[in-house]
Amino acid sequence: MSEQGRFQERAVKVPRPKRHFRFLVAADGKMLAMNSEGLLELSEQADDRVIWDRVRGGIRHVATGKVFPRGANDAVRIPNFSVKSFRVARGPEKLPSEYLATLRREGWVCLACILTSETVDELQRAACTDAYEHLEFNDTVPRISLHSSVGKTVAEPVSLWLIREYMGTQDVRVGHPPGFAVLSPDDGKRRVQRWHSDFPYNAANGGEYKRTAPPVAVQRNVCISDFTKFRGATAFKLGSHAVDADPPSDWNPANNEGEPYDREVHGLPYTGPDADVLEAPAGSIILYDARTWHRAGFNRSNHKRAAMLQAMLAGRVKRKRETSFAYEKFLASPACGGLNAREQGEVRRLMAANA
Ligand SMILES: O=C(O)CCC(=O)C(=O)O
Repeated sequence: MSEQGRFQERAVKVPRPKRHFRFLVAADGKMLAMNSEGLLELSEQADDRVIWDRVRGGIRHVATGKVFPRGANDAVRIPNFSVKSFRVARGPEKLPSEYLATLRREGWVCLACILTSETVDELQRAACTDAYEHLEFNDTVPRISLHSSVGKTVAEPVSLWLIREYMGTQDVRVGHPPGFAVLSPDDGKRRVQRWHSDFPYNAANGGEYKRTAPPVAVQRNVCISDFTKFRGATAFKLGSHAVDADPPSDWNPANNEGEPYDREVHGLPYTGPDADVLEAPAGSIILYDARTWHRAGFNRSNHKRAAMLQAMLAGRVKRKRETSFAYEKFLASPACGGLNAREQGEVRRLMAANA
């Protein structure tokens, strides 16, 4: 294929949000929720009940319209409630229920810039990308022990609520220790990824999980760097989760299952206009049904591109790789102390052996 005919995938751009909703977060990390009757409670679940909006002089509960006063330094006073002080924290751009409707309809959704800029900066430092490309990567500890930002991202509450709702179970675990996928600038020769569906919907898994059955896995890809087509953003065939088939064989001319693709020998995987590349700013989380055909992009920039990848599995699916060793290391690391009680609880539920 000539260079001209390559990289014709459709770019689907997820814009940077103009504004975000807010969470009101207690010291233990639980969020202030209001139900449809106006009753307040603390919640670990980031559904619509925990979504607030900053309004002039106050904070408004989006679903009910109830407003509480907001004083200097964002101090929010909630009368007659057990917890007196809340931190006003960045929330999602859209209501969780809106994201869920999209995920159910399309098989994917992007939570644009859901992570704070501080978290993104620390993730970039941990991955040694973006402003930290000059640093040497610490390969001696599990990624989740590198910095508290990794565990905070694992415990990001809106994506967890969406994953649990989509699969219809509270019992969700991560299928391997959270890892970084750092794509170096492409040299035109290196082995590149073939089109595939994610665990457990791959032939290597023996076809145990049928594509036609209700979903048992959602992939959570965190954009640590800005994701652009030029810089190697992931390519997808959006909607392919609903197709009872593996990627077409001519999208992977030598479909040597389990092996990365060697372009020297086989040529390139499909880069034509029937594929889609999701472009999203750093700090965004892309959720997609693990049946969706996809592959890593080609990084044609001069800079590395980092993502954090997590296969989120319904609890009845056996993990791809054991996570308890990484979890024990995390517990003993300073990174653990940077998480609040809610975040620590989520990491335990997702990663501990007997959780
Ligand atoms: O690195 C990427 O862009 C995505 C890789 C991925 O999702 C995978 O390997 O399954």
